[in-house]
Amino acid sequence: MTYIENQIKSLSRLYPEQKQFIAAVTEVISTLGPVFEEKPQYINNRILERLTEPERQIQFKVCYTDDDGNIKINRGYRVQFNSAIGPYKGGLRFHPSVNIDIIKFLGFEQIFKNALTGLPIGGAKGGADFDPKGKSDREIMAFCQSFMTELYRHIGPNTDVPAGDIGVGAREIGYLFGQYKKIKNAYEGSITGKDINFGGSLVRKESTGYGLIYFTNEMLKQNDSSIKDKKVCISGSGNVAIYAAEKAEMMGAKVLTMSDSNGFIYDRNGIDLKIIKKIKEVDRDRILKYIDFNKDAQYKEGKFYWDIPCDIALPCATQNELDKICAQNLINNGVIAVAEGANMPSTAEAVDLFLKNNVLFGPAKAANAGGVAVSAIEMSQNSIRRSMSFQEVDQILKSIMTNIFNKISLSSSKYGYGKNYLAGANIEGFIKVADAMIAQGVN
Ligand code: NDP
Ligand code: 2IT
Repeated sequence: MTYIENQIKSLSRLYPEQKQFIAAVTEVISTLGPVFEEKPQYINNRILERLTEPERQIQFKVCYTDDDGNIKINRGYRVQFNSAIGPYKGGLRFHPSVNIDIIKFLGFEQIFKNALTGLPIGGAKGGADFDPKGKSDREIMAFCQSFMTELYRHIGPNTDVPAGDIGVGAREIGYLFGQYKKIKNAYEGSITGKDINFGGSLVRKESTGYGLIYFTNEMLKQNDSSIKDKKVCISGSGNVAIYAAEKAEMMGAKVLTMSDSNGFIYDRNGIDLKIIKKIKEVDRDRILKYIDFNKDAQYKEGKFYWDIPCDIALPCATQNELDKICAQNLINNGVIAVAEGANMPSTAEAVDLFLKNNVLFGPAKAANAGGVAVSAIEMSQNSIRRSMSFQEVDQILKSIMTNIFNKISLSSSKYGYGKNYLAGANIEGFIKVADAMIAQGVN
């Protein structure tokens, strides 16, 4: 049995219930064979065993009272996975599906994503099995304050800097930051995604979605195409989906679909983002409402099977949303490129189908790295107490996303993977972190 197979087997024995984490590890390390052949020092230094065990894993109780006076109890998590190249960095997810398996999978992916940005940030993730849907502002505030009352002791600008993810946007970040500041009595960059009035960075809100489009366009450009005039299907209608749609439209594409966990809309004239922003960012309502504003559009209840013909598919909702049936639908309809705005939205079978059918595939850890990259730029602005302009940050974001594509494309061809950019992203991120771990000794 090879070093890689051994490691997958041993993790499956240790954590049999952590299916999503094992899937994420398998996806990364099964592409590293040629790297171990070239650099056996990674085997001698037991890098896989060390990299797949989080440096620290915290679980805590979060209690608050709802508007009817009932006491509610949730579980909070922070997994500080790897700090070889910088302080722990990664988002917080508030969603009822959150458990240690999900947080470990996201934290593990974050290590390599953060390495690909070229910025000094380690990998982490956190969150809670709390459902923000239908809660009042006061309930959200009470939950965030209770969550931070425990989390604050584990984080800080040089230790661990959380940010948003599913269910954690500007409102939640504001409440979390306010509580951190109060308890620590320190006005410091302890969390990113803050409002620009109190230490946030311009472009952070747009960065994951814009970055996804910069990456996708670069991938298309280097394959003799571009995003202009293309038909795009997007899933999700949250932070990532909205700003991916906005930049795609700015660059001349037409966005045909968006979704939420209840259903999806199809607008053959191109989705009107003013309507989406009002429904999602202002009213916090369901996407079904879109057809009240736009009678030409269609709404379909239930899962989106990616069966609307398009050139480019951008899954921007959640993990495993795009399975082999969806992938086959996209391929049958002639999709050219798929780029992941969400974290691991495509199942392993779906990725295999894309690669076998020569669909250009932009893996999450590369394609959605724009969010955390601008978070790191927010951290540096906080450190030097200076704010950069929108254009300045946007320019840096664009060049980071272009560099990421170039780096992973070089690595995939250097290690014999052709246009398998997933392999290139894994290899590129892994080598950087592994070399830093070896240089820092056994600890
Ligand atoms: P939001 O909470 O803003 O939006 C999430 C969207 O996905 C909503 O439309 C939501 O619908 C939908 N969704 C969530 N869970 C499910 C589900 N189980 N089934 C169907 N739809 C679902 O989150 P973000 O836009 O921030 O995050 C989206 C994805 O992007 C996640 O995978 C996240 O990890 C990833 N990501 C986010 C970054 C960021 O900076 N925010 C950076 C990099 C990656 P509903 O409202 O009905 O739940
Ligand atoms: O998955 C991700 O990269 C994020 N949710 C953003 C993390 C961050 O620290 O900005």
